[in-house]
Amino acid sequence: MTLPRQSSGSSREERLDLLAARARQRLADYRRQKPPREGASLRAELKRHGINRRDFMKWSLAMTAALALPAKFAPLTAEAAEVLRRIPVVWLHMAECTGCSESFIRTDAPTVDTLIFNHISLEYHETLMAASGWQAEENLANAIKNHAGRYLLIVEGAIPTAADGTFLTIGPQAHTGVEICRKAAAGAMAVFAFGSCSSFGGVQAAYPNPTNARALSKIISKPVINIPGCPPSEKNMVGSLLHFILFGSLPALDRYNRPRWSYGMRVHDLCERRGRFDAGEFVERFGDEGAKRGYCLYKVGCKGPYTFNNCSRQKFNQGTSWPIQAGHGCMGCSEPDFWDVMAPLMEPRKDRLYRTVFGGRGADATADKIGLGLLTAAAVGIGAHAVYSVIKGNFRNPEGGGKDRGTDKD
Ligand code: FSX
Ligand code: SF4
Ligand code: F3S
Repeated sequence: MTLPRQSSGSSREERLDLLAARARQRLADYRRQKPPREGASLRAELKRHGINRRDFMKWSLAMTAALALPAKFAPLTAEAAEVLRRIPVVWLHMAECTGCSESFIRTDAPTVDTLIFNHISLEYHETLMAASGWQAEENLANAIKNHAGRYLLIVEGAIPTAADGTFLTIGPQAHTGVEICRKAAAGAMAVFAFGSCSSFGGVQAAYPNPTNARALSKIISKPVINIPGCPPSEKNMVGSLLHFILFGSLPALDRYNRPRWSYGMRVHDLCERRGRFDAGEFVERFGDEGAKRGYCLYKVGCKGPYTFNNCSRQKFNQGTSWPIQAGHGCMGCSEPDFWDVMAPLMEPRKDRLYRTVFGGRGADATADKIGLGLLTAAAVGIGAHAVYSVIKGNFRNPEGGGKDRGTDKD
């Protein structure tokens, strides 16, 4: 979070106070707005699911800390969650598996984050709404017209662009995904790409990408906040929405437009098996003794050293687990082009070169040298390149065609 400059002599504390005052003003403005739909308050909804005020305040403290804000912002975070339903949301589905929505819809014991999602004023969401056909199309057109300039746009899925976008048509008038995204983005207050497909193209854009599927940011001109992951964590989405409500600005982003608060560290740096890596204790084959003991999964393909995400903190399935806890290496699902650049998924990278968010310095944190120092390149089957030579833009698809690079800005 960039703190506002009051005057050259103002202290950090004063600037934080100014920031809080601005957030309070924004929240007061939102409170005066009528929600697009009538309904119970978030507090009532939480209570109905057995989540009391204390649990909610604990949640807001944790979310405030995750957003890298001081604890005194926690009441404001809680209030931002409460006013969220006053802001209309248009949620589009492009070419994807819908796993991004499903990952938080399919829950038998909803968390505060999933309940916030239930509670937002979804003006349009193909998976959740009852309407279909002409009715659905009309709902979308009405939402875009009636809430022009005031709605949040969330997009899941990549957008096929080959053959004038006709690989993806939606609704009775067969509008292309490109047309729908552009129209919806034009009147949006802020635009979020939810999932690796809309952030970077995802599996649809993997080589040879016959539909020339592209990231949302490649087909619209507005800034897009990317919340990648296949699927992403709902907490990363909720936090990004709350940040926007509180401050009306984009959070600090990395070079792939991912919020730094959630994608600022590598999976490797936050991994519970990191001590095993540093000690040179590796799973050699799935199911071996090392696997039973929870050793590091690097040799069976873990891409945690190259991947920026907070999965070990946020977890999935109601916060119960995440891939490495479940015994499988990270596939790098929140990185651009991961289906291509992280493959083969069950093997280490060996000497294949790679680019990351640090533009060549992604996997060479000092602690890595400890782990690598204990390995011989031959024993592990990797060269120093695997970890140190992280060179941007070096991936080439075998035939050089049909490849889109998502938000790669090189
Ligand atoms: Fe992609 Fe999401 Fe992976 Fe699936 O909507 S990020 S394929 S979990 O569904 O877009
Ligand atoms: Fe964890 Fe993978 Fe890093 Fe091993 S290589 S410490 S399993 S992130
Ligand atoms: Fe994806 Fe790796 Fe997390 S595969 S879910 S970024 S552990």
